Amino acid sequence: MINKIIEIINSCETFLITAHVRPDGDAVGSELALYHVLRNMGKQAVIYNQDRTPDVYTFLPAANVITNDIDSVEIFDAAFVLDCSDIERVGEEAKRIISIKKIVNIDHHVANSGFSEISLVDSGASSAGEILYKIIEKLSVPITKDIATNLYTAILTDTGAFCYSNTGSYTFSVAAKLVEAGADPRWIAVNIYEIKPMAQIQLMKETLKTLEIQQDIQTGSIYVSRKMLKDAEALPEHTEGLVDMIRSIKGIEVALICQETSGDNYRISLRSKGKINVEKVAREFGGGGHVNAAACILEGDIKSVKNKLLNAIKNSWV
Ligand SMILES: [Mn+2]
Repeated sequence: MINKIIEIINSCETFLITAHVRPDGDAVGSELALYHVLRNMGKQAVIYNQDRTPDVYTFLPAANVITNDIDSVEIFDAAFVLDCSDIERVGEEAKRIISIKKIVNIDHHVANSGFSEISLVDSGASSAGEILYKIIEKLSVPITKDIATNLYTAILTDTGAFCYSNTGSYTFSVAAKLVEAGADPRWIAVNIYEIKPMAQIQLMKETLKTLEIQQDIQTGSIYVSRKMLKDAEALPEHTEGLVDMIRSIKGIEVALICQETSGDNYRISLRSKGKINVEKVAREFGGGGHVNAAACILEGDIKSVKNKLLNAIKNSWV
């Protein structure tokens, strides 16, 4: 399949690059790395995401080229859909994007739907960026500092800074090659982990007050309302990392955050230390992700939403 994808890269001229809604470091880093590769090969490329790039990733080389609108999809010879288990994950433009002649899917989610014939899916890979590296190293273009910085960021963020169980020796070998190619681990880490706006810390203070621990199922949960976001002058993206903090508590196996989005809608992020498969829990509610990190959307008042989740987690223990 790698050869088929390389043939598409070599033979096509105009590319659409896209990834999932609420883009994360893997989505943005992989998109930008591929963008630099294609441009360095003299090709045309457009990166489209439904949602804006979180501020934390705007330091990435060429992050400013990412657009949140597409006019016509007819101009594209091929589309790369990155870090998506299903075409619907790209958002409202899914129908138009899927009409592009050649669709290449590069992904590492457990429950990939196989929506594209041309796909490189490896649920054992740390990140879409790690899979993309395998393709890029076979192309006849050098891995520049800009490409390396973007791919390193994709891998760093999706492995929780090389802490998650998706981190293997291959992940480190790719990271090492990216550092050799110019990625600066300290500079990238500072840009990602050490530039939190004060609003994010304010929000953390408020949400930690909502922490509840269910000892019997070793689960910790927190809740973020729209009012909390507003009062802290924080953005929805500033809840990033909160759920990981809850997972880090001694004796906690599962962490969840319920984030109010609109009306009675909650976006749920789930984390596990490894004993519970939270991907299965999320899938029960129409979501998905990875064994130790998953997400879903639930409707209802906060009490019933939490109860449904805690019940599902309880059932996963037996
Ligand atoms: Mn990913």
